Order: sequence, then structure tokens, then C-alpha cells
Amino acid sequence: RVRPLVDMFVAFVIAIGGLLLVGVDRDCAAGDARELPNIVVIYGDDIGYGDFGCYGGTGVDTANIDALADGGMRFTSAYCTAATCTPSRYSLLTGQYAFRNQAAKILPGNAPLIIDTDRPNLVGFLRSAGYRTGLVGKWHLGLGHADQPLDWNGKIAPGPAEVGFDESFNMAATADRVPSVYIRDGRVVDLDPSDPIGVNYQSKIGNEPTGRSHPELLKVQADDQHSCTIVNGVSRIGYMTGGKAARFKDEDMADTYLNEAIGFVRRNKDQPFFLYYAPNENHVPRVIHPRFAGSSGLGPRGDALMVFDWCVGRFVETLRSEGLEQNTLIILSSDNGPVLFDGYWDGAINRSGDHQAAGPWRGGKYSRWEGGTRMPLITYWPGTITPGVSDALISQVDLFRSIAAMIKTPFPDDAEMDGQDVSAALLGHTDQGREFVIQEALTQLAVRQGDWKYLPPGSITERAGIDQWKSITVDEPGWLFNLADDPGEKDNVAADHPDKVAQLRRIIADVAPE
Ligand code: NG6
Ligand code: CA
Repeated sequence: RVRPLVDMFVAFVIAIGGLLLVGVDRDCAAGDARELPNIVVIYGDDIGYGDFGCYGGTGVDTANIDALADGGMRFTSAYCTAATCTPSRYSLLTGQYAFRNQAAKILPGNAPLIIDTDRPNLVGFLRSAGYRTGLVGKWHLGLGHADQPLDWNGKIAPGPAEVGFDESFNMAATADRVPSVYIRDGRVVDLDPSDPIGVNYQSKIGNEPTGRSHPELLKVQADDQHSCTIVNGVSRIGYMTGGKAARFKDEDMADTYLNEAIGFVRRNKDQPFFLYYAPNENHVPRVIHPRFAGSSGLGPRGDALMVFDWCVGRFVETLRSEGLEQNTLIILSSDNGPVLFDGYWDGAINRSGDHQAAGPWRGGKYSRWEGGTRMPLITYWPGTITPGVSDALISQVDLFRSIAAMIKTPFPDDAEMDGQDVSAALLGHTDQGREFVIQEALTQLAVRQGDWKYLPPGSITERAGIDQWKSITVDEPGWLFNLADDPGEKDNVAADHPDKVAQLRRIIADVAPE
């Protein structure tokens, strides 16, 4: 008669022990929503490999980011998928190379959504896995349907919500493109219905001054493409009318996004959350809040980096004060390489001093050279990630699959398969990342494998200083560089290594069949 009671007691002890184990061991937590780590992606804009102090940047004090690198993993061979914004962001969220989607090119502010909402993506995946998902900052992946005009004065959909974000506070595209307003959960913030918004990228609408007609009204002079409607003393790409009360002030944008990011964390701290925090810095126009203006000595571009660093510091401090730091993985990176002049005469070229925004690498935004896509990448998770520096080869297209592996939730069978599981490298357990990385600039591809970098034949267009572009032709059989001997990609050694050229060319042909 005593036996069942003993059995029950033993079972009870085992059950309690099991529960305790689950409580302390994150590895046992699969499927238990309460044990999932929070995940925050902090995604800078146009920030280059060499911009932060921890990557050798001089002239800008990035103490907060340097502290993340000191306490986490800092990667030296991490790549965004493309040298411009839209394709990189597309790949990060979908796990698909952007060149597979014709629409994944730099989008105007009134472009339709380019993410297929019927396919799995990182955000929807995390939501299904039990996460509360939030977007704060730059979107630039399109809004609305392709076959019907978008009404900016009603519900703006499909967009972030249909991609999987429970909460969103974002601008439509870039700060230099209209409409210059914030959108919260699919509706323009502070919109006065009696002053409806109109947007046009083909021809002028309304009778407001433009950069072309009224350059004397501008805070910063702009090139022709950036000389349409003036909002907040800055002429933009594209025309807009109405929405006066809703228009943003560039000077306040960083604080606005930071406060939204902090608000998201505080609201959702009692459940696992995923936050995609995408500040505007270092994209143009670089219109700096007075308390940071002049803080770097490098002009507005350096000042914008100071702003970014300060925001990162405040954000991490919030995680710390909320007691979330030990249970939050932060992934900090950028969407494409640096650019000094990008439409506005803000002094970035003249005032860059010794600061090498792309670090030791050639080129920057828009280019297939290393500077276009080799990005700063820091992963930070105190207590879980042991601090270090890693040269593991990583592409941002890997994040979806790697995050799925980290939270031990099966990667959907029907998800895009361009990404690989490099979670062990991201957590600092190994220096082994992917075998090769594909780089894209303006739809043209390149490949890096080990020390080798190969650019297939074709022409390259790149920004060549103020208001200029230059075209370079890569001739047959393409250009090969040995990055160990020649990090600046100056010395084409294709003729000496025909086998290497053929092998790398084959990688591109396999990944992207003509
Ligand atoms: C380019 C703009 C540039 C910037 C870029 C998008 C011109 C000449 N250049 O077309 O200023 O807005 O698009 O940047 O208009 S990105 O980081 O969002 O890709
Ligand atoms: Ca960008």
C-alpha cells in the first residue's frame, strides 16, 4: 500500500528537478516561449567597415559600440548581401539572395511591398515561435499592392504587419525620399484628415517650393535628384503635398526612433521579443540634432555616427536596467558600405580627415569592392557569448536560418534556402562560417572564398566623388584578387590562376544560373 505513494513522491521529485533544469538550461527551452532569448537586430544605414573605433575608425568616438564589441563577438568577414539598402534588408528578412527578386532594387517611397507574404520570413517565423515582433525605423521594402495605388491617408497595407510585425513605427523608405512622415501600425502619425497626403515620383504635385525653385530655403544644398519637395528645409527625392502636421523633423529622428525602440522593450519585456531597430544613421540627409552638431570634428557624417553610438548606448542601458541583458542577443550591423557624398553637400568629403569609413577595403556603397558589402558585425549576449574576434565568413542572408537554429525551432521547409546555419560562429563557438560569400552591387555579383575575391566580366558603376559616377569595365576572364596580399583589390592576378578563376566563376554560375 506504501509503494504507490513512494512512486508518486519519486515522480514528483523528478518533475520538479526537470522543471528546475529547464529553468537554468537554455538548451532545454525549445518550444517553451518563456525561455526564448530576446533578439534585437540593430541595423545601421550606410555605416562602413571602418566607421567604429573597434574596427579601427579614427576621429569618431564610438565608445558604446566598442563596449559591445569588447563584451561580445566582433566579426571581420561579415557581409551584407548587397551594396545598397533595399536588397540587403530584403535578404536579411527573407533569407533569399536579393538578385533572385527583380523588384529588390533601391525603391522609391511609393513602391509596393516586395516581400512575398505567402512565404516564410524571419519576422513571421519568430512570431509563430512565440515572439512579440517589432519594427522601429527604416523600412524601404515597399508598401501596398502592386496593382492598386496606395492611399497614404487610410490603412497602409500590406506592409510590416503583413510581413509579421506585431508593432511597427517606421518611415516608408529613406529619409531623403517622400513621404517624409512616420507610420505607426499602418497609419501615418499625426495626420490631419483635412490636409491629405499626396505622393508622386514622376511629376510635381501641389504648389510647394522645391529645391530647384527655391534653393535659398535649403539647410543643405542638394543635387538634382534630391531637389524635389522641401520638407523641414531639406529637399527630397520625389514630390509630396499635404500631411503638414505629420512631417518629420530630421534633427529629432534618432531620438524618436530610440524612444520607440525603448518603448517596445518596456511594453514587451515580460515575453520573448524580436526587435528590428533600424536607425537612419548614417544615411543622408545628415541633419544633426544641435546637441550633437560638431561633436565629431568630421562634419555631419561623423556627427551622425556619434548619434548612432549614443542611441546604441541608451538602448543597451535600457536592456540592462530592465534586467534583460543576460537574456537578449543583440546583432549589430549595417546594410551597405559607406558613402561620403550621396546627394547633399554636407561637407563629408572635405571633412573626413584621416577617417577611413571603409577601413582597409576598396570602394563603398554601390560597389562590388569589399568596401561595398564587408560590414561591421557584432553579436552581444552577456553570459552566453564569450567575448572574442572572429574571421568566420558570414552573410546576412544567413541570419534567418541561424536564428532558427539558435532558438531550436525547425526552419520551415518552404523557406528560402540561400542562407546557411552559421549560428555556432555567431555565438563564437567556432571560426568556421560559410565557404564562400556572394556579393551584389546594383545587380552585379562577385564572390569571396578564403583569401580570394573574384569579379566576373561586366561593367561596374561607382560613386566617384561629388555628383559623379564612373564606370569601370571588367574584362574577360574577370578580375581575381588575393585579399591577404592585396586587401585594396588593386592587383588583378587572374592570368596567373586560371583554375581559381574557373572555380569561382562556377560558384557564381551555380548560385545564379543565367
Ligand atoms: C540613390 C540616391 C541616394 C540614396 C540611395 C539609397 C541619387 C543620386 N542617389 O538613388 O542618395 O538615397 O538611392 O540609399 O539619387 S540606400 O542606402 O537606401 O540604398
Ligand atoms: Ca543603406
